[in-house]
Amino acid sequence: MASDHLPSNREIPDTRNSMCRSKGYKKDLPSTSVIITFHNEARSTLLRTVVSVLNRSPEHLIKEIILVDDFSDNPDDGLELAKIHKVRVLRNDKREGLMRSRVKGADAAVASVLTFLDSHCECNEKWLEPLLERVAENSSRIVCPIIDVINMDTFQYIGASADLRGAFDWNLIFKWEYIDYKERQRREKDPTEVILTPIIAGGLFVIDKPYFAKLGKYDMMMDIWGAENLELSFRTWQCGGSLEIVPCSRVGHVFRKKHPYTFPGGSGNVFARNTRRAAEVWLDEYKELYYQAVPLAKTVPFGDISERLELRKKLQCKPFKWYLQHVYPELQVPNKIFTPGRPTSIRQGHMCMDTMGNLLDSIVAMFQCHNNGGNQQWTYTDSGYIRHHDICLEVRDVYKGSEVLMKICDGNDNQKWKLIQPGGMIRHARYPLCLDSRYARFKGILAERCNSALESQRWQIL
Ligand code: UD2
Ligand code: MN
Repeated sequence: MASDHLPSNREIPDTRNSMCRSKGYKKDLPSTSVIITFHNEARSTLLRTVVSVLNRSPEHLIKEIILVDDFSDNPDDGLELAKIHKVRVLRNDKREGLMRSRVKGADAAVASVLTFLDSHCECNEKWLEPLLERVAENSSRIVCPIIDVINMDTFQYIGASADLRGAFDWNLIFKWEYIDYKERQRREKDPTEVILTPIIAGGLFVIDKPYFAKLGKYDMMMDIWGAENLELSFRTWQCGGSLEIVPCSRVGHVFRKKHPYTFPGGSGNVFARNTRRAAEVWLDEYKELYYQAVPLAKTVPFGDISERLELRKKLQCKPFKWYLQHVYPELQVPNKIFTPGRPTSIRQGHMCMDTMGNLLDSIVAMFQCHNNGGNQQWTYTDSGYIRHHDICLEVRDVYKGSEVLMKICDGNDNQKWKLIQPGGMIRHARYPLCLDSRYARFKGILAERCNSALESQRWQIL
């Protein structure tokens, strides 16, 4: 309603830093195809997106605007707009989601540079030139504007901070993050300088069309919404490209609190599936950190990823470890503890080491093996931790006794164990103490003086 009451060509504040206003851009920039996919977008908002592109871009730089109607309930939404000069409308005959819809638009595009926008944007003064210039200079750059905020209740246009970049935690959910002090200082000297970003928000960016194709477009088995930005970001960095935010380009976007459309399959499932596809292809052993942060994701099937793995091989992309070291060293990685290892049970015959549903700071005991993982699932990691989710077995106070407790994995040496073969003794890395089930019924599993003659110290990790 707020949008319907505003003209499609309304004035908005020029939110750029004043130094951007005096900046000139190259004369011979390439023209671009603007691609906007939409599903049940409000008509006035979609129209304002299109009008702002046409009104705030130099005529010769807009080759066309391709609207991909992702099977909206009313086909007229798109058809009405097709009457506008330069606008083409493609309609899906079933709901495809934004990834396949964008690829459809990209494949149909005639310009050599692609510009993606969401269907509820407003392009600001000279938004396009600085983006095109960066890509014309170097085709392996994916460049984004600063995304200003269009208030979802009032449609007021509000300038966003220029000190933000894209980021994420191990839950792999996109977030904004302030750039650090050093970077802020650099940008104070020249506020028109670009900001490299580990990940892009996903909706608004310019990319060279042949480069988009070479890089593998999008994962066509991702559905509806979510995680395609993560996947494109990892892929770009790991395969030799770069992602940047160009502060002299500003485009407004309506950030919404919830999806204003249906989500066939359920939003949680679809998002987890897409995210798993990104993690399984690009994260290497670090995907375990995602599963530790979002254990439920493991239960969501993610389909066949062989084509994407092949793409990664063909492009000779770098490992995720490289990305963490060079692109996003600020992301905390508890890597000492989380080196891989296969989830197993730790057993003696038909009895298994079991958390008994106890949590932090408790003992572990023995219970009849049920072979269902759960409380009996342990990972003996390559670096010697015995881990259950983010809990590690730790020896407490070796001088007083030999209690073994479940503690948060923090990499301290009391959490390290060595497997001694043959015999199957699990010896502490520093003390001559071995895991022993002798008193498990009363005191839990203890760390006792190692003695290979004791059955209670012989373990199988299976
Ligand atoms: C952000 C991105 C969005 C996308 C998403 C992750 C910005 C500003 N927005 O969420 O572009 O990268 O993260 O997936 O960076 N749409 C379809 N078919 C569908 C669902 C959506 O065409 O089945 C369209 C929708 O109409 C919109 C665009 O895709 O134009 C993005 O969807 P959104 O606006 O709901 O995503 P947003 O902004 O919350
Ligand atoms: Mn959006």
